[in-house]
Amino acid sequence: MSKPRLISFNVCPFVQRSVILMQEKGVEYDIEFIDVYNPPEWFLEISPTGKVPVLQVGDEVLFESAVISEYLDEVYPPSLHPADPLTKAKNRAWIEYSSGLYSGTFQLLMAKTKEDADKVIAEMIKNLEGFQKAKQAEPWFNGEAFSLVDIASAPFFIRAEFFKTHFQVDVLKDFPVLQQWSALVRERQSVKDSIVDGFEELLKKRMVANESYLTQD
Ligand SMILES: N[C@@H](CCC(=O)N[C@@H](CS)C(=O)NCC(=O)O)C(=O)O
Repeated sequence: MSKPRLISFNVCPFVQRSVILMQEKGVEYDIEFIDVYNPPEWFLEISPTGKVPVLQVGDEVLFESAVISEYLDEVYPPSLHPADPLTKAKNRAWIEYSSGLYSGTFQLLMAKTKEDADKVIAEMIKNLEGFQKAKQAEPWFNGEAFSLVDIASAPFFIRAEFFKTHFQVDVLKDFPVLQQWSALVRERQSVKDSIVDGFEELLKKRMVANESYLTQD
């Protein structure tokens, strides 16, 4: 099997999902970082959407993080999906749901006014109610087995912690179940290994350059 090559952008949560999964499975892979907002020509030629992650497998190109996860999960066993079709389908739905949380984290990074930031925070909190209700098992989303839902959500928990630590914005404040899950996920070695060097400074630099509300004096 040819060694996959992941095209990445240093602070992208969707790429982080692929990295965590490959770390979990001990997959050997190459990684190439680009500035996705100022992409090289070769990337635009291979990427149908202009977005990362892109996974190159031989001459083939995969895009969309959830699809990349499904592919990697299938070709590098054992699967991190539950075997039961109904549980698996529900997991896929929660992975899709978790993808929606990233527009909130991005909008909060980029919000230029208090009004905009407050609106995004309120929306994120509203979205998290359903997630807390769905997290019935312990320690992971499905119980004992660490799964693709835990992986898909990990970059969100990292970003929620970033907002809490640096800007005293705690979107998980009213969600003890999610707080517990977040702490556990963030302690996982594959998750720690997926964070690029200087991650928090890179995020802050983007916020300052954007004159984001949270970094204003
Ligand atoms: N639904 C996509 C979202 C990927 C995505 O939005 N990636 C961002 C970086 S985190 C990107 O490439 N943005 C560049 C652009 O929108 O032009 C996935 O799950 O892979």
